Amino acid sequence: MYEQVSHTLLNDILNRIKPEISEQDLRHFYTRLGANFYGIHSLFQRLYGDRDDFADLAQQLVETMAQQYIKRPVKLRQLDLAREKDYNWFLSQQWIGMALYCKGFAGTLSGLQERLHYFQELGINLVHVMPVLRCPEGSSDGGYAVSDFHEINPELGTLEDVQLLAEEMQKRDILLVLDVVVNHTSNKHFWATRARAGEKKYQDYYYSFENRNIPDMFEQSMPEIFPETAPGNFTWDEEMGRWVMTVFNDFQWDLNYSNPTVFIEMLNIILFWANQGADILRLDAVAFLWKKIGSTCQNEREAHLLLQLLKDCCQVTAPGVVFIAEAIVAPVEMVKYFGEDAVIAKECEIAYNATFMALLWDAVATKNTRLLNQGIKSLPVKLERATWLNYVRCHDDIGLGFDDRDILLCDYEPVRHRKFLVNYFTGKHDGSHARGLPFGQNAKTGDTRISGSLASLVGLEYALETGDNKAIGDSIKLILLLHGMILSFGGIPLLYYGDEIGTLNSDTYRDDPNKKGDTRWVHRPSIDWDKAERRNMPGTVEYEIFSALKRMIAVRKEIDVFADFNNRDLIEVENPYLFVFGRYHLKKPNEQVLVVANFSNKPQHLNLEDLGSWWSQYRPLVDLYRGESPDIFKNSLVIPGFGFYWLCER
Ligand code: OTU
Repeated sequence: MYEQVSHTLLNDILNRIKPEISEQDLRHFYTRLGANFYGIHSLFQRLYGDRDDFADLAQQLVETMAQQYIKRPVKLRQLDLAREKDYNWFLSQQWIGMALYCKGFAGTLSGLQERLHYFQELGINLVHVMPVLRCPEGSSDGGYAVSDFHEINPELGTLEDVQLLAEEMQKRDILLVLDVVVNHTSNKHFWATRARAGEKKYQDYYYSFENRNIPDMFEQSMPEIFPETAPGNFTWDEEMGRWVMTVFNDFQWDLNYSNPTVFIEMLNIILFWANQGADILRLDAVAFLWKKIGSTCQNEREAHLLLQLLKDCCQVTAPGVVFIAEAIVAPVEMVKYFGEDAVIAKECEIAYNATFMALLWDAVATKNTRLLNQGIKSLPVKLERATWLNYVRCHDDIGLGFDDRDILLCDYEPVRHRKFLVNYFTGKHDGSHARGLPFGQNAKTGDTRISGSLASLVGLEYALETGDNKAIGDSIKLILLLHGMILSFGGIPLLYYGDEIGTLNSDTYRDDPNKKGDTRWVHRPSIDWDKAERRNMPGTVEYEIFSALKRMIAVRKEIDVFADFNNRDLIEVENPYLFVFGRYHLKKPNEQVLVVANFSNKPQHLNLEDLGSWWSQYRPLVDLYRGESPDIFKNSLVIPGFGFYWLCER
């Protein structure tokens, strides 16, 4: 868009630009800058326009983008051009992800590089390596408390190891996902150290206060994220003699984005990591970026403007890189992180589908699909060219963040229903064999979340202990059913490391004083590679899960309609144990796949009439995953207990 005010500013900036920038051939950079500058200017103006130094700040912003463009390796610039052409590249059904801790998966970064064949064996071609940056010894929230945004944790390796890993992954067509922890730094970051030493410049990078007046006002409306280990949202820093805002742990200091210097610093860091070869950047805790007294300090309008600005700037320097929004918030809030508009107010291309994850767990506990169907019916339609990250488990807890209205529509009482779910997954409910642990219990609000590995939550730990073969079989079926859902729903499926071989809870974190208060460590395993070898031995649990997932992944990659173009219809059927949806092709009406899942442990019937136009009596159905026709009895499709189908007409 051509608009005079922003164009004049752009001309001024380009006239004043440093010679080391103006001497370079930056053709593509300038084309993109011109295209995005109207947006960049208006967002930057809305956020920081009332400052006297606005023009200088705008100059710095553009120079930051230009300098990182100059540093962008030629290979990555070529990739940018290729992805500009193939702009829907990230919507393809070809991508299958896995998230892991480098240490727990492979010890070190070079160890991880040696294990790349494992991903290829399973069919994984997108790997999220959780934070590998320098962090405090002792408590570091699994790396989410960063002490240096440019240096690698020496336990894991060096920056060169990351570059080598990225190169090797690129050769093998595996995408690299890295985190940028944008909301906070560790209290050992040099910005924090300088703030503590009394430097006003760095104190302004954070939110700090000399007394409790303002903190107390904030506390009136701010919830607590880690109520057990880090109650309250402020921490007294003895050395600085001030209260610091620490929404997460007391060693994680929240960054102050009302300071434009913080924005430019963090943009610079994002572009730095784009230049190290990350294909996708996961922006941690984005809902929290803007703090306002009287609000929950989550999902604020300005948090969205910041993300739009980050996106517009990143598109100029590194347009091949896409963002994942990690915003574990209410369903209506979640979709807003894609942006308001697919072109002029874009935010993150990918977002965690925490709603679908929690709803799947509801179906596991209730063994019916009432809330799952209701929740998906209410899930707002997302923007074009935006896609979900669909997952069953991740390194965090399971929050029961459903919409209360949906719970009520299913004739459950919200407080009681959530209590039932917590009791179910912690094994307190009669007949439950789940082995989860409570996380984030909040005495004031009654809220509780759940920790535990997938296998332990679906009863595999119990089943193996008791040697109950039927129960072992059921747990495996549930693991496969849940993966069958994230692989077909629409979006990028993200597996969690260890789940592909049925890894159980691990208690060793209790011996570590820095971890024992945080039950999430129960499901952050160190992979036992000897045990993982059993994936090649038929008859073992590891084999049953691994080989089935491998097949499912291979089949998914062949099904075009599984690419995500908002091409899914939820199909409401009478049977309350079934979850049924159809995936269709926007241009080829004959290409469609019907997904039918049974969350009860007993066989269920699906009346074919319920399927309407999704079924025609003249063409037999075949299950693409098994390559067989499903059983039909008296005009009903029969689905075995915990079974699922990916059906197409043959
Ligand atoms: C994220 O988590 C990370 O995934 C966690 O591992 C970190 O502890 C946390 O940020 C702090 O860096 O911010 O938007 O229920 O879901 O803490 C959601 C807790 C987050 C997590 C929440 C989450």
